[in-house]
Amino acid sequence: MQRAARCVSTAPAAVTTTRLKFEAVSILTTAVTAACASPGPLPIRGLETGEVYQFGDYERGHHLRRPEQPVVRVSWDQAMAFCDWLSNKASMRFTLPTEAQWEYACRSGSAGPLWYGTLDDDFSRSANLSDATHHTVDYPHVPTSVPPWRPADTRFDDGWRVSAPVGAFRPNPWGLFDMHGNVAEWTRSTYRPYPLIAGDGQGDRIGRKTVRGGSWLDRPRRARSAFRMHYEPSQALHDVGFRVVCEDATL
Ligand SMILES: [Ca+2]
Ligand SMILES: [Ca+2]
Repeated sequence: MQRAARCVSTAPAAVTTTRLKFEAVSILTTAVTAACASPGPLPIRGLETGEVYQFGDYERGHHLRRPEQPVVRVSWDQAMAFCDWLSNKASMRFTLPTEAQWEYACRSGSAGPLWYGTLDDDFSRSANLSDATHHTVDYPHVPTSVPPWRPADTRFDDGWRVSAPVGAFRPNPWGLFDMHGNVAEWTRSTYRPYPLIAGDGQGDRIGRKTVRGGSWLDRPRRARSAFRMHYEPSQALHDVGFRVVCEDATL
């Protein structure tokens, strides 16, 4: 595999980059399956309807597992197993970013709610969020009325109802793509109330794990640099994927 195209230095790890993410995603569908003898192969469920979210193999809908899309429905356990597999493959140490590393990389020096601005700024070129397109329906057998329970910021239109190809939107100032939105991302950290304590990124399997960044399903408020979600490490979710960091000191 090729090395990361861009790195962001943090102590003690180097936060990797989009190039590395591209490569990781492109091999995930086969590589994770091969790497994860337990808990088993990834589920083959790539379709999602435009109206009601249904996840059966036989429903028509929107693909979530095209090669260019970020991988989803991968549990924290599977993501960590992939990191172990990748570390062995590349002879370098790969893992998930800690929650603190993720936020540092997302902010890329910014102090506001989102690296590109405020909750009221047009995100249509900067992030794939729940937008005007997400509020539309093209499924022929359902009414075209907008379901009121679907949260969306319809002031802006980013053009994507579900996940977009990785790198389709502007990168942040440090060259990292999709930190806000597209798919939310596992971190290595166990979810704990603030303030964070030393060892939050130990990677142990105890407790719920923090997920950051929001997804195509979220409005800007839930995609903020500081917004925290958390799930059980065994959960595989249709809008949560991951990116990896490399802790190799020679990068
Ligand atoms: Ca969108
Ligand atoms: Ca993301």
